[in-house]
Amino acid sequence: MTFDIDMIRKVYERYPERIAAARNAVGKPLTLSEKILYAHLWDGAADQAFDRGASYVDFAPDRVAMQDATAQMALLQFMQAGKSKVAVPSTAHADHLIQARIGADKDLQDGINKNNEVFNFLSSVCNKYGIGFWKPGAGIIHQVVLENYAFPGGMMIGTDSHTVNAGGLGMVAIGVGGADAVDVMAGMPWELKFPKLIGVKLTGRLNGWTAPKDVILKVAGILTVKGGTGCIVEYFGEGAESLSATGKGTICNMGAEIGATTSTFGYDDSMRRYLAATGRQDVVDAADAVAEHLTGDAEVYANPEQYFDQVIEINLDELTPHLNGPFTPDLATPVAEMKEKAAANDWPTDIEWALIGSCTNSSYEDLTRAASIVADAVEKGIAPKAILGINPGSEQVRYTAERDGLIDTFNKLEGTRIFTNACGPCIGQWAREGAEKQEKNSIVHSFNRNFAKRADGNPNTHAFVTSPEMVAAIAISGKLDFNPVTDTLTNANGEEVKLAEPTGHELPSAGFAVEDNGYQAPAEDGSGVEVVVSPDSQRLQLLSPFAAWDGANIEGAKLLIKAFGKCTTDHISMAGPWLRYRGHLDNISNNCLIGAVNAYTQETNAVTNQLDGSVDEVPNVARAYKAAGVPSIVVGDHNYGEGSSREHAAMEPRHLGVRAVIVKSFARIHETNLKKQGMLGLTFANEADYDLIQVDDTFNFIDLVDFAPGKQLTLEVVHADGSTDTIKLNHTYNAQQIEWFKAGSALNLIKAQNA
Ligand code: MIC
Ligand code: SF4
Repeated sequence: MTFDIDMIRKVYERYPERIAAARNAVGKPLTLSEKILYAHLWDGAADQAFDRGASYVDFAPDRVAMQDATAQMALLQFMQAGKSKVAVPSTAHADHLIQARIGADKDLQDGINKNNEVFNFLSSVCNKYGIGFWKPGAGIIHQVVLENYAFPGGMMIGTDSHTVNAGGLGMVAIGVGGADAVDVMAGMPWELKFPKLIGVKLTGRLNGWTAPKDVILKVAGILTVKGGTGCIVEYFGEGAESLSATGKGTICNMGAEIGATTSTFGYDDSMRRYLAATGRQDVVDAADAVAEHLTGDAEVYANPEQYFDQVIEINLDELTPHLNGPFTPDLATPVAEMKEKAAANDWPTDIEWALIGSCTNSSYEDLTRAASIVADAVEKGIAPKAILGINPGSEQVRYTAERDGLIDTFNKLEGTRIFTNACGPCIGQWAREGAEKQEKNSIVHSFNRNFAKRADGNPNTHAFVTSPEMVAAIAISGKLDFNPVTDTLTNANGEEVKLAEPTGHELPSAGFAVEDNGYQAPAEDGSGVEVVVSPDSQRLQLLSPFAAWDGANIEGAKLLIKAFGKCTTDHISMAGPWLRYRGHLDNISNNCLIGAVNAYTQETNAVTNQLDGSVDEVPNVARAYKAAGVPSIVVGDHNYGEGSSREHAAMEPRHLGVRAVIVKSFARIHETNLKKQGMLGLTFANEADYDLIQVDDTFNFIDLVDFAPGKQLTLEVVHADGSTDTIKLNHTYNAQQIEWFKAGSALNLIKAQNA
């Protein structure tokens, strides 16, 4: 039976009334995104229309998902909230902490041995507070959520930016920081600025080598890494309906890479098929009863320009395979143009590793399409030039793939490695041999992110994102610029052969199967369960509350770092080896901003300590300021905090005494995370003021005492020669968020309310 089917039925029961109210309030035909948002208002049926991109609105999400690397901090915070059980169905998934090295069985056991303390902690907290726990090896959070929990028209939040994957089943699923998850698990409203809407009309049908991944690679090229900020992307049209549900999931998943709040698709037959195949005919039956409300209105899709803030049209008949990268997921290159572009940019074209997996592309369909390429190469006697590594998305996918002979097919290709059902190389959990030599090289993968150092820690690895079928073709050819449509390969008999176009199965013809899916249900009554955190632990640390604001202007602040260019959450709080400290705030703070580029020297992890003029690592300088009682600030460029939902990127600077982060613009989740942790997240009213900031400046907030919604703040910048500049800073804090700042953090407020 479907998990939480009663909750799902209740959501659908209230749909007709909520949609009627929304129609009344908005006064025109509705997009799917609006329907889902208005059906999930905290205050019940809508009595007013909200301003897209402006109104802050309280929502009541149906469920919460967390993964091991963020759940630790989320649950450490939840433990402080004073509740005995979570208020909405919630799950935690052990997927980020397992390293890919030799192969699934050995790696999983090593992962469990190394992370035992954390897994035990998560398992016992989940047991205590009524949270479902998916054990190590069960699969990647978003694949498991799609297979078990996502439902059309539902709303969920998750402590991972790729929570948006559930849009493949027609949800509004949004990535958040742990503190947001705590709100919802504690039974409080969840606040979001009402998003703007981007409509993407898909016409035609995918064919040949083109895959769902190419839709989002193309969209990323058009919108860039910040083009989706503050927006929901809604896909529609005959092309949308022709895609499988997991293919839709791929597209929604990578919507995180354009900064979109989420992406979604209307309820259709592909979703019915997927729900039925994953044992959820009951959801289909319930959804069918309100099917008209689970997609956008016909008028909207007929005249999208009138209803969306921006409309993009893509003809799938004409779309061709793409490779995006290196170092940023929006640098889109059609495969056919890669020869020229790689040569012009001096990108290495020899490929040693090609990886399939991640929450983006690890479905059964993905594996069948990649396997068809591998089978064809084996049959034609072509030996692979690179190693193919595969992380299946879930135990259910892996088990079914094994039963159906797909794993055997992959293993026929020399050197292929099947890794654990986990994130693995996608999050730097990859013991790649030789990476420490930092040689310039290229890899291709079917993941979503390709920021510097992300997969193997080597800053000189050029990672390119592409579809699983292209990854397989490139593994076989060993060339980044291989175009399977036009290029031939030499087989063992010296013949020139071409790879056949990929073929696959949307769903397993014999149905999905699994022996042990890795799920652990929580105790009915968890009050007796004890959660133990050893005070000597290097991995876990109970949290102590951040100090409340003292009511005075922040004065005499020093610059910790002025970050230059791209500064993602990977730059602010690196993953890979640091994932081990995700439950220990003080230890993980030693990675604070170590990847950010110092604007004055172009170096990383070397900044000047203004107290003694020495140059030291960023965390050390921050700790020195903190010890001396000197507040500090961080300055950054555009889209600061792009990428992950990890709130460590906000909590670490907070813990180290940084009071304000002042940038040209923020990525949504990171901005909220800063607010939740009681920090000042501000933007330059005049972008050019970024250039005014000198390394040895001192900063005084003039009017923080009058901090109010919609009112600029004033910063006095005192230069070393005594001259000053007074600049204006914008902010998006509403009254409630200002209270978080005053209380020291949002959690401090919840605690006070529950006391
Ligand atoms: C990622 O893909 O960067 C992660 C790891 O899944 C993160 C969450 C994290 O930092 O733990 C994300 O995308 O939110
Ligand atoms: Fe895991 Fe990678 Fe997906 Fe993040 S993007 S959840 S690290 S597989």
